[in-house]
Amino acid sequence: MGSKKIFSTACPRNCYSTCSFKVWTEDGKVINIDPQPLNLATPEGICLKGLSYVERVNSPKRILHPLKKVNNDFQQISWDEAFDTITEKLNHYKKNYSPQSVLFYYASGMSGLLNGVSSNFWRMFGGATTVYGNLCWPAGLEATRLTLGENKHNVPWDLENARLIVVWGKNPAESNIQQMIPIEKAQQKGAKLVFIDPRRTASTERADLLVQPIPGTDGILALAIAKIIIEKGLIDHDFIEKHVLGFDAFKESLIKIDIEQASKECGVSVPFIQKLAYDISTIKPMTLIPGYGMQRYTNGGQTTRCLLALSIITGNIGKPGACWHYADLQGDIFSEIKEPLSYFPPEKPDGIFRRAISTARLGEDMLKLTNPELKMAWVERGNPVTQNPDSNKVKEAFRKLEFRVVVEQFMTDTAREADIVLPAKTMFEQSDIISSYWNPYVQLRQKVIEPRGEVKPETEIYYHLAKRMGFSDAKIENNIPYPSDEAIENWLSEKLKPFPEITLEKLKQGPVLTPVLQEIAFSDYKFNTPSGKIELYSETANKKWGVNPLPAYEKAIEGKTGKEAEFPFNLMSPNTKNRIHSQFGNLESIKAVDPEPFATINLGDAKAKGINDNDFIRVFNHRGELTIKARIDASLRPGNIVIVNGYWHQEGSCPNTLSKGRETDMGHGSAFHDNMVDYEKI
Ligand SMILES: Nc1nc2c(c(=O)[nH]1)N[C@H]1C(S)=C(S)[C@@H](COP(=O)(O)OP(=O)(O)OC[C@H]3O[C@@H](n4cnc5c(=O)[nH]c(N)nc54)[C@H](O)[C@@H]3O)O[C@H]1N2
Ligand SMILES: Nc1nc2c(c(=O)[nH]1)N[C@H]1C(S)=C(S)[C@@H](COP(=O)(O)OP(=O)(O)OC[C@H]3O[C@@H](n4cnc5c(=O)[nH]c(N)nc54)[C@H](O)[C@@H]3O)O[C@H]1N2
Ligand SMILES: [Mo]
Repeated sequence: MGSKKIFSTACPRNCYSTCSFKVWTEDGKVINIDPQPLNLATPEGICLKGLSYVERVNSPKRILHPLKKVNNDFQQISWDEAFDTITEKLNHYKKNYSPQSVLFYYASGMSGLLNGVSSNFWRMFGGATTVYGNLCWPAGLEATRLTLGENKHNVPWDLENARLIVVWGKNPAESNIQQMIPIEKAQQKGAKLVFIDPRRTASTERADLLVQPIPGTDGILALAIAKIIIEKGLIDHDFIEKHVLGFDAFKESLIKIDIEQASKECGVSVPFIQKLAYDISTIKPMTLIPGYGMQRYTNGGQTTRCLLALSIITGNIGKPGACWHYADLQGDIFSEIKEPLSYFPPEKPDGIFRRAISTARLGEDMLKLTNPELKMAWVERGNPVTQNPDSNKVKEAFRKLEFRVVVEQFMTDTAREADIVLPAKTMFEQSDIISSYWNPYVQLRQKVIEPRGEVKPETEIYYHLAKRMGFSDAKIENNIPYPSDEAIENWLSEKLKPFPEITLEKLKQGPVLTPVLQEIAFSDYKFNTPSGKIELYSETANKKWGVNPLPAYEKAIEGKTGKEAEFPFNLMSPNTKNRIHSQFGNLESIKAVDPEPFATINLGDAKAKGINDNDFIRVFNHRGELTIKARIDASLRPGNIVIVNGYWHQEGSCPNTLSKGRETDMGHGSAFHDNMVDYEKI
């Protein structure tokens, strides 16, 4: 019998919760996962995905060796052969077409500071083509930054002090399960809970009120609410006077809003709009929790600013229980996301040319590139064939390349497109420091086992590649940590030096609160905007993104009332409980509870089309089609269909077959839900 060991670590998935865990190992294997109560935001309740890590890391389906494609099948090769082939290709493309003929694509598969080493390699290579923008949340981030100056919110446990909680386009019971803990505590203390979502979800089951707008129209709903609040004089005069720029102009802009018309546009009846206005202006303190769902439209940034206006005019910012709860980047002490440079086409800050294309339009932009054309792609920590919009275009673009390398744990849809697949580490196989966008901790994702098989972390892959490429030893030493545990720890310790409160030793014991923590965000009423005030009126918004400087409603381009609405049903593709995007669905422990893909359709819509529960339907638009089982739900707003994102093409039902590569109005996000389709029984 080997001896059991327990380590403290943290989940590095792109998920609000970023739970702290205790991991048990025995004989160099992960055998059990437990909660880590030291994290006040995630003291209990690890999700099924977290528990399934035991299976994930030990899975027989994992890629454990380098592979090369031969006649559409994959064969194991040695690392030597893999490095030789890749080095030869890199040199060839660099010499004949320039470094920008190589695409370096990464996404959100694994968080950690060491990810920066990958960019170091590509900089040493002489640059590359990269992507700007992000699939996830930038429209809302940018809207918040323009208005409040930065992205932060009260600590998660402060939520229990709210008397009114409005959750708008978020489904925390699935996407942030630990948030349900303070929500429940607040409810026990008498708080009212309101949800605004076209769907009835696991979260809305707990609600006192559920309002179901037409997707993409939340902006007009919020403006109608604001108009009523202002007309009734239920605003916080003192707060507005002291801290807000542009209130008069905002008030003026609402004159043209007709409540009846607004009601028709958003599909919410006038009495409900009045009820929301009454609750939002009279029950204090209010925390408004905007999710990332409703900002994934072409009007997503402006929609977010319309919602934020409600928190501002009622003075619900900077107090216990009063908060705009979008994203908290206070734990992100190492990155530039607060000033989101990475979301813009890079402007040669170091003199090395990185050409950048849009993440949202990945397929289209890859195909369009000339001078040089793309010849090769390197993909790590992402699954673009499944997760980026317009899969058919993305696939076409990858197939047009001459050579593709994908670093992956499993044979995903993207890995299948590769010429060489390199085996990727899991969270247990290399230490790294991570933060969260919801809980305010800095955490160590701790190495607890040796990598399985021949797996190498990216830092090690790049180290060896850099050697073979003939980069100088000094250059390599400055840019890539030597492949040993000790060198990695030294590298991380170096990063921690500016923060004496946090040491690697401390992080090994458990999560550490961020040293810059403001428990009640903006309680000092300092706003990092050009005027130093909350900017309801933002000239920067207008200059940078060409939008109205005031929060204003623009129709979503393809959404139900939009000008490109050629098909009758709005397809929403939100996140789901038992997957993190395209991860986890391939595990037996997940399949046991979530065995097959399905589309949710409304009962009345189904009847009109003669569709019964469990019938197969064909869902289509002019971008693509898929076949999937229908589940009928009387509570879904009519005119909508839901297919959660994350299903693999290998499963036959990836919703991005149908979505268009379109950017949001600000932040270069992806407007996934701005997506009209039709469906029929087959
Ligand atoms: N279990 C699980 N947790 C996750 C993730 C995961 O994949 N699985 N992913 C993580 C990541 S990266 C993200 S970005 C977050 C996202 O998590 P959330 O912020 O919860 O976002 P979504 O799940 O995309 O959408 C939330 C809700 O928005 C609703 N919605 C869609 N369109 C509209 C609209 O126009 N108006 C309104 N009012 N509501 C609308 C959807 O019906 C859905 O219920 O979750 C994180 N947590
Ligand atoms: N239709 C639709 N599509 C969506 C969304 C939507 O709402 N609707 N949501 C979007 C959002 S919010 C997000 S955040 C994106 C997420 O899209 P991606 O960022 O592409 O994330 P994942 O699907 O989680 O895929 C990450 C991959 O990284 C791999 N991986 C994990 N750890 C490592 C590692 O250490 N090294 C390497 N090399 N690989 C690793 C995993 O095995 C997995 O295959 O999806 C977006 N796609
Ligand atoms: Mo995301």
